[in-house]
Amino acid sequence: MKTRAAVAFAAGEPLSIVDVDVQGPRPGEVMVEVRATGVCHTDEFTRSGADPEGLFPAIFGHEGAGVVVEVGAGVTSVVPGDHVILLYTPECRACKSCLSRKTNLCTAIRATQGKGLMPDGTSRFSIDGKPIHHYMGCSSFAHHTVLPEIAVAKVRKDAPFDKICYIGCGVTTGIGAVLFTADVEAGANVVVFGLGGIGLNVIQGARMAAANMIVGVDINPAREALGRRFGMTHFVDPRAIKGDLVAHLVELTGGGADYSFECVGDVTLMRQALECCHRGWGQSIIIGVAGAGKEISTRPFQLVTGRVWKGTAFGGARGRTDVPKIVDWYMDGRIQIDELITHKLPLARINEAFDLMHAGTSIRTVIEFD
Ligand code: NAD
Ligand code: AHE
Ligand code: ZN
Repeated sequence: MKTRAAVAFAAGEPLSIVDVDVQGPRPGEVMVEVRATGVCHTDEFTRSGADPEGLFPAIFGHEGAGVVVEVGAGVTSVVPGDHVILLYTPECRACKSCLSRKTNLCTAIRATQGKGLMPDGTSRFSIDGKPIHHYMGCSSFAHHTVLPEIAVAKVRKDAPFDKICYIGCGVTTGIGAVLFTADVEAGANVVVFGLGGIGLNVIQGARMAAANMIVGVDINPAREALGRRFGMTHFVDPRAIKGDLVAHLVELTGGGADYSFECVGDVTLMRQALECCHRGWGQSIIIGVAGAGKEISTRPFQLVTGRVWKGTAFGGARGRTDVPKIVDWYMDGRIQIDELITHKLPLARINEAFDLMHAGTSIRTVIEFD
C-alpha cells in the first residue's frame, strides 16, 4: 500500500513529503497507523549528517503513537485497534540484556535496527522498488509504519496521541534518567545542562524525586520561565556569569552537585557536568548525543576523587513495562506534558519543526496526521 512520509534523501537536506510503498507486517511484526509524532533533537542530529550511524534515504521519527492496523503471523501481545507507543528501545524479555535486569538496552534487534532494517534484514519501505531505510526501528514520520511486536508498548485508549507520543522519547528519557538511571534521592542537589525537550523533563523528574536544589543551565534565557514552572529553583546562563562555570556551580550548590545531567550533546558541557559534581559521590549522567568523532575527556583525578560518569538511553526505561505506567502518570496528572508541546504542525510542514528547534522557540513540535 501507499502511505505519506517525510523522507530524508540526503544528509543536511530538508525532508521531502512523498508517497512511499509500505509492505504489510511479516511474522512477529505489526503495522501501525501513526497518529502523532514528536520531533526530537536526535532526528535533527541524524538529518544533519552528524550521526555516524546515519543512513540515507531514510524515514526518520522515533517519538510516535498510533493505532495497530494489522498484525503478522504469531503476534500475540497486540491486536488491531490497540493504541501503542513506538519503542526505539524494544523489550523482548528474553535476550541476555533483558534477562540481566541490569539494563533496558534490549539487544534482540539492535544490529538490524542500526542498519535501518527490520529483523529479517529487509525494509518494508520503498519508492519505485528502491528500498528506503527505517530509522531507530520506528520511522514515525510515515503515516503507516511497521515494527517488530517487541517494539510497541500497548497503552490505554483514552490517552491523547498528540501528547503521549512525547512519552516515546523525551518525557521518558528525562524523567527516567532521574528516577531509573540516577535514582535521585529526596533532598539532593541537581544541576541540569540544557533545558530543551529532554532537560525540562529531567527537571520535572527531579521535582518528583523531591530534590532540594534544581539548577538549570542554558544559554537561552527564554528557558528560565518554563524551567521554573517545572520545578527549577535556580537558573544559570553561562554567558551571564563572571568567571568559570564549574566553580560557579560548585559554589552555588555548596560543594558540588549530587547529580548532574547533560542534555545538550556537547562534549565540553559533558566535562563541565562531571566536574561540577560533589567530590566523593557526585554522579553525572550523559543524555545528550554527540556527533561522529567527538570524545569526552577529563582528568582521571575527577574519577579518583569519587565522581561517577554514567550514561542513559531512553532514561533506563523498559519500554513495554514502564511506558504504559508513564502514560498513567500523565493521565493521573502526576506529570506535565501539555506545556512542553509548544507547536503542532501537519506532516507537510515538518521542516518548520527543525527551524523552530534551531531558533530556540520550540520545546517540542508534534506532527499530527490527518
Ligand atoms: P533541544 O534542542 O530541545 O534542547 C537543547 C537545549 O540545550 C536548548 O535549550 C539549548 O538552548 C541548550 N543549549 C545548547 N547549547 C548549550 C550550551 N552550550 N550550554 C547550555 N545549554 C545549551 O534538544 P533535546 O530534544 O532536549 O535533546 C537534547 C539532547 O539529548 C540531544 O543531544 C539529543 O540527541 C539527546 N537525546 C538523548 C536521548 C537518550 O536516550 N540518551 C534521548 C533523547 C534525546
Ligand atoms: N547513532 C548514534 C547513537 C545515538 C544514541 O545514542 N541514541 C540513543 C537514543 S537518542 C533518542 O533521542 C540510544 O538509544 N542509544 C542506544 C543505542 O543502542 O543506540 C551514534 O552516536 O552512533
Ligand atoms: Zn529522541
